[in-house]
Amino acid sequence: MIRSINTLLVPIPTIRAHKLACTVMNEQVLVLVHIQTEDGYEGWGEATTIGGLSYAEESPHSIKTNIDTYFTPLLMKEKPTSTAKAMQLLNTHISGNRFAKCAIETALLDIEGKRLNLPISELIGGRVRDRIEVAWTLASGNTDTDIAEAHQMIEQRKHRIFKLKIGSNPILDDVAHVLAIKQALPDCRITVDVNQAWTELEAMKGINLLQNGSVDLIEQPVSMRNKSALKRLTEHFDVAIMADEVVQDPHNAFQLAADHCADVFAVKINQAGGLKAACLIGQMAHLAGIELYGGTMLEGPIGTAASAHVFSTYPSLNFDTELFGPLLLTENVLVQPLDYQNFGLTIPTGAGLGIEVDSDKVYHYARQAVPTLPKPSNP
Ligand code: MUC
Ligand code: MG
Repeated sequence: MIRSINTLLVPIPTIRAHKLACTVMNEQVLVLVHIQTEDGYEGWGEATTIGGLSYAEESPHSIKTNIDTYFTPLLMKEKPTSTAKAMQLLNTHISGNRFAKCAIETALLDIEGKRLNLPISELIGGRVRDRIEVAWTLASGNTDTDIAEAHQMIEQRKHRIFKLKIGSNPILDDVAHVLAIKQALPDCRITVDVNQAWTELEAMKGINLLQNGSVDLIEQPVSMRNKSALKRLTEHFDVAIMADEVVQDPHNAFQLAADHCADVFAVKINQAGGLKAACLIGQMAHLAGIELYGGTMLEGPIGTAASAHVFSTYPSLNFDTELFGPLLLTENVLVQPLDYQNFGLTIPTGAGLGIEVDSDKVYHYARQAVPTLPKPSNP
């Protein structure tokens, strides 16, 4: 039985400015959920988003308010006896709020895994891989800085797939930036993320130039509202087109898959509304012949570990992942950091998430940000 649910906002500076079409990030506000049970278990989940309200329609503060005001009283009153029943309850009484639902489900699965002594991957279908390759996003805003950063990543054997954030400059400037990087790194997979910034006409022009320059993957070039444009671009170009922001809950992913609106789905556990929902999206995409890519909302290590458990179960993961969120942060909130080596991340094998959260550190940072935060009864 759940004894307490604490939602913590934990702001952490990034290692450098991270420039997207919709915002420039200098810090990431981790949204962490800490659940404790009557019989002494604890679980952690994460509902982090990007750039306040600039990326998605839920902000760190709205997520915390909604969990504290609606999710917690409902769960404390109804006392669901399993993760599945808790999620059924939340999905029946609370519409939307997919990020918050994901964090609650993650924390409950963390507890369930600890209780059963099984990693989450084994509770949600079973892992078929123990490590995943991890791309890095070059987003300093400067071509030479990005090239130097990429060389450093390759030398350190951290990353050899690079994603470039474009869409905030004139198309020809963005294309010149991407092609300069592709030429400097001819052996690396180079992908671009437009974060919805182009019209369909701009996308026709931009993608044509990028395809001619041997760019490997184009992510969410047009608005998530314009699914038919995404489908037309997918049909028109040979280069793979990936859906990201538009891939939301399983219902909407089903329609996108049935209509084959993209060649690849970027799946994000928060956007999906939880780990099991993200597994379902992966299975549907696979059945529909759509390739899979493990996406991130630039979460810290809790959401990243949860995502890694999900992606470990995918039947295929041909476009790999971008689970680099913790590496963009100046602080680690785990006792032992996640294991990034040889261009990839090893999926934790311990019970639940398989990680140990440094709760003193997390509560300390959260208190600095929100001084009135109540103390947990037994962290
Ligand atoms: C996005 O749109 O994919 C993922 C990596 C990154 O740099 O930004 C995020 C969001
Ligand atoms: Mg994206």
